[in-house]
Amino acid sequence: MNPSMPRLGAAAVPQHRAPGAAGVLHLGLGNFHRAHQAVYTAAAMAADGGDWGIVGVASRSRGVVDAMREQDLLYSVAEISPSGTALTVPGVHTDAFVAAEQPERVVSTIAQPGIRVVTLTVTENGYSYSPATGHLDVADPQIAADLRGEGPLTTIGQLARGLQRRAALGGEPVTILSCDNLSENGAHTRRLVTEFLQELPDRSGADALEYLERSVAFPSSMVDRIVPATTDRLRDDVAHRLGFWDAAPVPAEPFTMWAIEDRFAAGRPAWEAGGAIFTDEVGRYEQLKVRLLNGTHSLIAYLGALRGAETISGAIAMPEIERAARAILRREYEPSVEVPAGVDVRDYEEQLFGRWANSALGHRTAQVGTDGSVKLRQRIPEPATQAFERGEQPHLIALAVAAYLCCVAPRPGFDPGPHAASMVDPARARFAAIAQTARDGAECARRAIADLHLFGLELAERSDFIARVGELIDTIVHHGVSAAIDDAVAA
Ligand code: CS2
Repeated sequence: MNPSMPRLGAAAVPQHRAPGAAGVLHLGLGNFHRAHQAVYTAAAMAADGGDWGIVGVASRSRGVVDAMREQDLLYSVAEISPSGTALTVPGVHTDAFVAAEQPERVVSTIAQPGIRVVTLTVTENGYSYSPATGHLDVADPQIAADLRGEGPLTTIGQLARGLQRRAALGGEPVTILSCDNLSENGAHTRRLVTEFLQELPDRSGADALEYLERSVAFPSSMVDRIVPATTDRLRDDVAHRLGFWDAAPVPAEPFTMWAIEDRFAAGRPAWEAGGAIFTDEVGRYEQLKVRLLNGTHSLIAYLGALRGAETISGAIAMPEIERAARAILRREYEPSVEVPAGVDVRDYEEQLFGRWANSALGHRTAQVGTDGSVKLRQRIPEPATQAFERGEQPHLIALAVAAYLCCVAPRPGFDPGPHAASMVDPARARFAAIAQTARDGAECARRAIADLHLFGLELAERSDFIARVGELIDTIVHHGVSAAIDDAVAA
């Protein structure tokens, strides 16, 4: 806190109008939500009014919740481009709390009839499903606890328990809207919630299952905006521009996109006022974004971290990394997607390079590289399988996997550097054992992909792909990242 400054709050924003009553419950009160759905909701309410205030729920951490509560639930969004920074204060939240501290309150809020939409940004890691099968991971101790009636602490448990309560209290219709980078995120969420309810003992989920069938919609959506973590430097910069101290500002790039399937059970905010696209082609938008943007992002992050780049812009400025990014896009990602009507894929790609090069944003390779074991599941197996079907080996996808394993499961004696070391990954503990005992890259790749089923069952059986990943690991370890890029691009 900068003591010489007054704190951001309603009095600091004279044009601020308090949001109407809450109509949305949001799970995952992180930076992405605050710079994405919240901004669209502010535009919707400015254009169309409506009781669409948002109750924001953070899963575990208090930081953002405490800061927002001390600031009349306000915070600023700093739109950062090389040509300058623009600040806005969306001001759409009506409350904020921490789910781990008040799990019962999550359930009772989902059950309130005034809540008509539940939105989710809980990351790929927040859906408690087995990467190998795609089904609910009933072996996960947290899911098991939620099934026993504790918590609920998992997102799927919270949704299922909330819908069960809602069904019992009158069964008003509601929409659950996933905003995470998962393919067919609506159907995926629906399946996991259904499986949770089916697992409940003595058919106690039966009424909720019937209600879900009748009155709950799970549209899919594709979200896009690069939103890095907040830094002290950003807080100082925002304070300087705003004249008030904001403990929780959000940095974001100027670009933003939201494509949504228009299937809502009980109305929705007029998000189109903020530029949201309502379309039947969400699946195509999702594939385009999750593969071309996110898949290439992972490649850039892992190669960049190994080359010592702290940021994505620093990484993509290295000519060999740009070459690898262009090659994976053209040869392996582009052929795997069906492009939505009206989108020019080459323009889309050029725009991506401009976004990644935004050096003012400071988006860290360690942030994009975090949680690879769950994120890559969305970005790797499908396009790789499609390449095999065309009779091709996806060398650049293999390079992304090799670079990933070098970052988070480094072979003894190989130092991946500080950016790789700070990547957090739920599979790190399992990888550590592999990295310590595997004889070479081939064994490391085989044990991660075939034994751990890192990318599902299909890739686990592709011994030619696994061998290629192993070769590229050895090339990175013995000859360096640039040699591995040359090898993969030339192949
Ligand atoms: C990134 C995404 O961290 C990551 O894995 O690829 O967070 C990316 O910045 C967003 O999906 C952009 O919309």
